[in-house]
Amino acid sequence: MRIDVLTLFPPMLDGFLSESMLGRAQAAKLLEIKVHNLRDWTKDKHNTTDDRPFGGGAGMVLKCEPVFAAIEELQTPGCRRIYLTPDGTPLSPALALELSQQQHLVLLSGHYEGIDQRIREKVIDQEVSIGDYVLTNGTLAAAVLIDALARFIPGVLGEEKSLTTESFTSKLLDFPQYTRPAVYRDMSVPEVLLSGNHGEIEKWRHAKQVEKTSSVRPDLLK
Ligand code: 6GU
Repeated sequence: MRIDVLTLFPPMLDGFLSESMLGRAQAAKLLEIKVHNLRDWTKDKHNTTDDRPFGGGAGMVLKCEPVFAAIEELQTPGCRRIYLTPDGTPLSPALALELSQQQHLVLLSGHYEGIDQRIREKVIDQEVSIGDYVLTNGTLAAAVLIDALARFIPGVLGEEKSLTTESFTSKLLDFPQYTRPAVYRDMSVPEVLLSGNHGEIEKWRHAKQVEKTSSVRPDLLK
């Protein structure tokens, strides 16, 4: 899978993409991610990427010219061109899974105030939001989207099994985990986990999942 990210702030992604699971996934050629500076597609001497909105109002609007030029250069037949914006479709596990099965994504990171509507209509296939809050720009949102979908690419997570038993794929939040020592500062690990009785452990874990979900996310139980 290949992902091209278009942003005004490439350094925001550098450390993020080279660390941990995503760094390893790229080293293992499971995933190829290229980050591009939108400014590289400007033609004027001030490298202008935005301008004042027609009709007035506060803030600046991302211009058509550099975005059309960038996307037309990066796109491939059948690729999915996604604009990250708070007014897009909410990111869900189902959407992350679907996007993980694409060959090629082009991600356009949003701008503070907005982008020219003609970009959305002509060179964007899908608009995605990562939640009901507003970020100063879409670059972090692009990072979140990449991380969420990378987990679904076979081989990216160490153990395939961890995918299916984790939060949200099962619609239940996770059970509590413990590791050694069995007693730390007078706090003991629940007895059942030390019992070696796998049936009882499964039952306990499921009960804890239901308990946690009903207290934190009752909406998931409906
Ligand atoms: Cl995709 N972009 C921005 N700027 N803010 C957001 C978002 C995206 N998703 C939630 N908030």
